[in-house]
Amino acid sequence: MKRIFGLILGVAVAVSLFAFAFTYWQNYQEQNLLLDDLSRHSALLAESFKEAIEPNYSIKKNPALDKLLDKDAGKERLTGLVIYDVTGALVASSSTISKGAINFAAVAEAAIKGDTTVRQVSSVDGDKLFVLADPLHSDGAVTGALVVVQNANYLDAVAGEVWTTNLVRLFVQVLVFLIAIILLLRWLIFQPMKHILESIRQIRTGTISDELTKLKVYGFFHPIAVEIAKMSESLLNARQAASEEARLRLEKLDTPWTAERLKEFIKHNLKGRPIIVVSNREPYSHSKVDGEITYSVPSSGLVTALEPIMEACGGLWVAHGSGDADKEVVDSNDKVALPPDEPKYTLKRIWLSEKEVKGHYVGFSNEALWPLCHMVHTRPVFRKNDWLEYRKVNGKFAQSLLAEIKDMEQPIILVQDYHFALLPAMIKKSRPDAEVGIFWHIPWPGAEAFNICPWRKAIVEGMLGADVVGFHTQQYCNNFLDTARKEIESIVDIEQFSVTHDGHTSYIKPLPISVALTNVAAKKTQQKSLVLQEAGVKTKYVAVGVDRMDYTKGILERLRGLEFFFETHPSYQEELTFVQVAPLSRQSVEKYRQFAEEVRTEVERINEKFGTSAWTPIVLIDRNLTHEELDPLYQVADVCLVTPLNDGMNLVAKEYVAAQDDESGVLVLSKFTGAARDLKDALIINPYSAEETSEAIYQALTMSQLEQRRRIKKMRESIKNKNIYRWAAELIRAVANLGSNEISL
Ligand code: GDG
Repeated sequence: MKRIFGLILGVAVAVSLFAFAFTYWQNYQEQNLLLDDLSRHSALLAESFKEAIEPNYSIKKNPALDKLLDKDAGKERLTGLVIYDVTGALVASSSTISKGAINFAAVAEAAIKGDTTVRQVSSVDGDKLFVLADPLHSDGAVTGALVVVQNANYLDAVAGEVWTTNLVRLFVQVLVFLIAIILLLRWLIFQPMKHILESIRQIRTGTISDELTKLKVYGFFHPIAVEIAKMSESLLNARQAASEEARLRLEKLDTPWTAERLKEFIKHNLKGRPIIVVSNREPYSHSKVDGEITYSVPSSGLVTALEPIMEACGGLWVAHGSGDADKEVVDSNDKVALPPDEPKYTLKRIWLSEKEVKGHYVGFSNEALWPLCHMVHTRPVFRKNDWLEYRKVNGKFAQSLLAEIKDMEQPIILVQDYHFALLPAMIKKSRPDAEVGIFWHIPWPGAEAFNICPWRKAIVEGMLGADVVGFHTQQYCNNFLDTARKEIESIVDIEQFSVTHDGHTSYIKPLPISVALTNVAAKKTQQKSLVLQEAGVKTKYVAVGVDRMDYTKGILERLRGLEFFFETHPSYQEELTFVQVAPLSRQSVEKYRQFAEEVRTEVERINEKFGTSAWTPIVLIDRNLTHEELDPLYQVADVCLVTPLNDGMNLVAKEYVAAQDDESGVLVLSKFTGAARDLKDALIINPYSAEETSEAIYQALTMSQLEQRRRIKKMRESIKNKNIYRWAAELIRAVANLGSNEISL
């Protein structure tokens, strides 16, 4: 664009320069013509006066001569006449020429001396004068000179007029030229280009309309437009075929779920009813780096799971706007279209004050509920103020959500996680027609353990506002049912797995979450990890761990398992590197800061104990990696260690398996994860036992390729069948209470 404007400006400057030169030349010509004219007229005047003077007057002072010179003076342009004698002395002059101003002696002398007519343009008292001196004769001898003085001011006026006319014309011409160029560019280039780009974008994103196949672009873009129209038509056909196939698959139980199938499922079953997801963590957060706004995807299992669903189905996602540049990219309703490069759904950001974040997120969510539900020997801290903020923030989200669904009929609201236990009841109270589900991404402890929470009753009641309460495993469902039975007045139906409280029934469902592996091979093996190259890892074997830096993930226990492994299997020293990716998480919580420090110290200690100049046994990466960096790392890793002390599901385990499209690699998995129920072909261990961890590492490194393939294949099959799209379909089907005659799973 800049270049185009530069070009237009250049052309305008060149046209102006040319017009200036032309005007100068035109003016020069015009002035010469006018001067010639003036000169001729002066010569005629001089001639007629000479005819009267020469035969009748001698050139000396004589009042009659003065009178004669006054005859035509002051008429038209004639300022006056002056007569000098042969010595150059003034003899007579018109009264229109003031005596003081008479200074034409030099011109007169030149005419007398040369016996010829002399012309001159001079300035007197700010007036431009044309002066013509003609010699006077008597008997063939020069007797003096007659000077004719004409006013030549009009020459300047004419010149000014020429410049003004030409400059105005130039300005109008340049303006017309610029407007014409801009309009031409707009009509011939920008608009067709914009149209073509929009078409290509729509073709790419699948939001193409039939109209587009009749792409109306003429001119020199026409051939391109024709090709794009053809391409879009065949893509449209291909999409329709895929969509039809997906629709047919809805009825088959044994074919895997895809984004396309989920879309069809929603289209056929919900018939335009809106889906709204609510979570604390936002899927993209915007921040400023060196003055530029950038975005990142937070390391969060919830985001990993829900993003592909929102991408497939569109809809609204409501979350806390926590990035430092989040406010700069939202519209007046605090909304932003996502993903940033290819928008498919809308995120509404809710702003929370520091006090609210401290009480709701840091305090009650992460210092009370998180340890309470995980039971990994970190004591929950229950503060009354945190609880009050937690309730307030749930209320704030409820208000915003109710405003959003004001004009929606029977919206489906999918509340996510332990940050919003009170939200389902708050929504249902105002909008009983809304169908609400809450999915609890973390474990639910036994009723005895939950009993220590001072606000347990309010939490359970809040959750039971939902029509469906989902957990990853049957065990967590059982625990929740026990808790409900114990804590509140309710009717528990073990057969239906439901709780009826206050006249409302909630169904408690095990819905194990997963990743997006479909039956199509996910991606080509990349066999190269830049992360490993950057870290200088050169050993024969690589083991990897990927976790948020969280004390529930068993990172310290894993490190002790590795230490024990290097001690008991010294032949693997300098042969195996363990890469722990642990992006810092929840650093506003004291326990998490302490934990990160402990992990760093432990890594240093073990590296000092075994490391050599050529080998660092453990590489700790505590920055947030992108999935483009993570995937190759998963692919090249011979072993993946997933050893949480307790984990609702754990998606890293499933991501590792999904990434092994060459069907090699071994997963070591803690038995205290939800994933251990789905991935039975992993090497299942008790993470608290360094011996078991060490033994599993050894078993993994010595496992035959055949055995690795057998296990990975079975686990990939399980993920393929129960992928994230199926999870979403099951959750939506349960929440929307779809009848059996509807197209279902
Ligand atoms: C909760 C429950 C449940 C990790 N490092 C980076 C990164 N990650 C991604 C992983 C994975 C996700 O974060 C972590 O998911 P997990 O499931 O392992 O754990 P939580 O965050 O604790 O999730 C858990 C989950 O919710 C879903 O219900 O499974 O039990 O605790 O996807 O790949 N992502 C990026 N950079 C990293 O450095 N971008």
